[in-house]
Amino acid sequence: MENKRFYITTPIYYPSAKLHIGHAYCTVAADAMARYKRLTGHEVMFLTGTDEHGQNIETKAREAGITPQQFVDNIVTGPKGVLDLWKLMNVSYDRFIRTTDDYHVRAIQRIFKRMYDNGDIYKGTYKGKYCKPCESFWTESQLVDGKCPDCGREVQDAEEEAYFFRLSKYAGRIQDLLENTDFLEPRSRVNEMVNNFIKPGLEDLCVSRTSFTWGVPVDFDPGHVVYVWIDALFNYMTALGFENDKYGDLEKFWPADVHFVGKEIVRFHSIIWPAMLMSLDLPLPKKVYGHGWLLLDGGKMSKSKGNVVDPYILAEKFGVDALRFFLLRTFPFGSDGNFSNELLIQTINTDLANDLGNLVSRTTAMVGKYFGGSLPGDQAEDPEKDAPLLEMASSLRGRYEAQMERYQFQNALEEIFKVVQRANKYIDENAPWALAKDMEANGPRLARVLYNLLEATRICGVLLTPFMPESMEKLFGQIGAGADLRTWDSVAAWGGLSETAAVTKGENLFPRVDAEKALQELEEAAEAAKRAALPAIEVEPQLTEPVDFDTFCKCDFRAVKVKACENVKKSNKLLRFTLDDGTGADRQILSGIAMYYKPEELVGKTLVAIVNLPPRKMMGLESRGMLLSAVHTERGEEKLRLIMVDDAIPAGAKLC
Ligand code: ME8
Repeated sequence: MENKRFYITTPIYYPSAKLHIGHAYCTVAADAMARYKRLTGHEVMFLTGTDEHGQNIETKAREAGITPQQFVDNIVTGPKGVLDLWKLMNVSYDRFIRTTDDYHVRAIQRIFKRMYDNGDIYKGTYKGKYCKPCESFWTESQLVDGKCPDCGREVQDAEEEAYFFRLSKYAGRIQDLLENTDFLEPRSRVNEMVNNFIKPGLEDLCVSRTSFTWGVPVDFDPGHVVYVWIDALFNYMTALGFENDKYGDLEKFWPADVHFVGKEIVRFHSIIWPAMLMSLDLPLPKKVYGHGWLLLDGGKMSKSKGNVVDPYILAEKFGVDALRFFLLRTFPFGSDGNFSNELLIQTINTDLANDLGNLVSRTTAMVGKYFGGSLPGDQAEDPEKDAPLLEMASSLRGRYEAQMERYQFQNALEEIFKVVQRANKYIDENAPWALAKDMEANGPRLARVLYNLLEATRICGVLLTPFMPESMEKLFGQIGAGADLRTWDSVAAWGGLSETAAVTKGENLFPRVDAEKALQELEEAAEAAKRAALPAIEVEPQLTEPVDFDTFCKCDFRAVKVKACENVKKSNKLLRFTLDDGTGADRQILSGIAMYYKPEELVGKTLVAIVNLPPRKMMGLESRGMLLSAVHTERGEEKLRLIMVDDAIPAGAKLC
């Protein structure tokens, strides 16, 4: 009997910063896959979660002045955190694991002990290189130009007593797995793994650390914490109940059908992960699929580079479904793709607004206009004219399935859109508006044309559901497709929709985007988000070097009244003040504060000046003294306010 279960995982994310659209890419792909498998009648387990241990998190928490647990809680469960993001993106995960969950921590301790007991983990001294941001150990030979081969950053020398995993022991079996099975896809990644990591010689892997504490403690050797990748990789099994009582789904769902992972972590999933499973004599996952990166301006989006795209801004502007669709329609899953707002808008306008949106709105409008919303049973086929659309739509499921089974989302969507485009062409070929001119003669033919359009739309709609669940729900409402017409079986062949189908003209599912306006708004939103991420208020650190009292007393501070104030010609910075300083003679001071004040708002104010500074010339004018002001930075922008004092203080009063 066919196994109708499907277990799919995403990587578990580091909650060291807010997630971005690059993270959403993999999770949305896994969600589309999970929904597709549910559609095809599988019992699905879709797992995602967060990878919360490690030195990086410990350091960031310390910098933020909170505990590591508080730090990860904020990013996972806090506003706009990981859970919120998956809710926003309509990610239908069945289980969410946090590696700080008690059951997982205890399970990792048992797993570590099992490998220690079977001799695959042993104690030694670690000498090598460590990339702190990646939390990865490297041997000298793996470095690229002396730097971390993953991120290109500097690595540090590291030496400490540590536990090792006998990775070397499994090199042959892993090479065989990679080269002679389809465990790892796309195939291009196999060569990379074999040539870069296995052929140069797999060395044993350091699997414990003593230089920080935020990790799973090795319970039989205090001071050691389990290497974060061991802790992380086993999430795929502990979340099913491996070495714990929290869940009991291991038999049902292990081995996983597929792990979706980004290409930089393929090494961990296709070498270290199967080796550890071999050590414990456990079944291996059926597949690891290494997808490409979303790039921005040619480079990987990453928080540390500050070039991330915020999914909240995009979802709010264009709708979650349009964003989900864009991610999987535009980029081949196995390769890198260059993200741009222009491309996003172009995809929405071309595929969703023009092709699909128009098909739906034209068809439902015509059923309304010509038949009052429901088609008559008296319909006239024209096999010659109908065949191309009917054949294409009725065989779509098979072509779509073939692509989905290979995780080729882009191609699966391409198949659907070929039918959408064919349906639009069918409208033009049959010119319903011309048929409608003589309803008596052409009514039955017109009804059939519209029926065919509704049925083609329905078939496409069902197959689009994994990608755009909410919009397809609305679409089904508009074309009158009930629950039984939204199923996988219902699109196996043509003709599921009742001939006397009734439509309800609803909202425009995919409005056209005004590209120029949207691009400008996105730019402004990105700027605002960047500013909002900056500290609210920053002030200069206080000076620590003491100043002796006599020196301080040499400064003569006086209250002064503004008699006149004007902009200095040809300067956009300087204001020229004419001040009453109590001496009877006017005092002129120039101050570079024109961007903060209009001259007229300062007239009559009582300010503070230091009056015994040597005179200075600016723009040909003499300035005698300096006005005191307070400066700070607000969201990255410098702010300045003049010191204004009680107007009851007479001009010339000495401040001390
Ligand atoms: O690697 N485009 O976590 P992570 C596409 N905790 N994918 C991207 C991306 C981008 N611009 N940026 C990040 C980890 N990703 C580990 C996983 S699994 C046992 C442990 C993807 O939060 C990245 O490729 O750094 C990876 O697959 C995932 O986001 C999580 O990255």
